[in-house]
Amino acid sequence: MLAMTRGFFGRRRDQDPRLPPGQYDARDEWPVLHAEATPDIPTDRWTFTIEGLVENTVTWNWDEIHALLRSRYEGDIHCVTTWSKLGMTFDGVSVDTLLEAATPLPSATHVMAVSHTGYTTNLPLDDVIGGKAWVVWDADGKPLPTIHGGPARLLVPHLYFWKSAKWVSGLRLMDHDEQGFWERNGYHDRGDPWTEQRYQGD
Ligand SMILES: Nc1nc2c(c(=O)[nH]1)N[C@H]1C(S)=C(S)[C@@H](COP(=O)(O)O)O[C@H]1N2
Ligand SMILES: [Mo]
Repeated sequence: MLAMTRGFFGRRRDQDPRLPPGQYDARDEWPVLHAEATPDIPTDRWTFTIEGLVENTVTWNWDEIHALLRSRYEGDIHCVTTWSKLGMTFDGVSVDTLLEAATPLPSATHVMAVSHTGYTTNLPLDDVIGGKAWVVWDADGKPLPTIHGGPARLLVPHLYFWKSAKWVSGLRLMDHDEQGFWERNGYHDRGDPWTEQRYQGD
């Protein structure tokens, strides 16, 4: 029993430091998780809109968003159901670039990310600015598969993956926090994997 206990703690100490507490490395597997039916959104009907507390409401179509400055995320993603994937590459555009065009009003403190399917998830504005959030359309060098949110999804990799809305259609800037789909169903309002903000009250 003592030997087993040592072994257990030994493994925990040797765990990859990129893995937040309570997470395991899914390696070659990329689980698929979503609440709604998988939509089929052709790129010629895809749009992304920033609205709410902004100086200008701005909508980009597929060609227009591809004409913006490209930005890449190379790193890890963490799902609240305890899998993480290490060393992924996503290509798209930084949310900073999009917000620059819309210009948030000083009163904006939070955003609601919205999907073409109606899925929503809330985030503090601070969590989507400063190079921490993207709208991405390529994963590991290939077009983002439809089941993973293609043609494009939000990517907020420093928070649990439910904040990364698949089939994203836009961001609505707000002067208060408001719960999205999973947050109303018990998930945490912020979702920091390093402090295990999994559920309301964590
Ligand atoms: N539109 C939409 N986006 C969503 C979800 C969803 O139900 N609908 N689920 C979230 C959750 S809980 C997770 S873990 C990730 C899963 O992304 P993946 O299927 O690409 O692994 O998508 C997030 N984005
Ligand atoms: Mo999730």
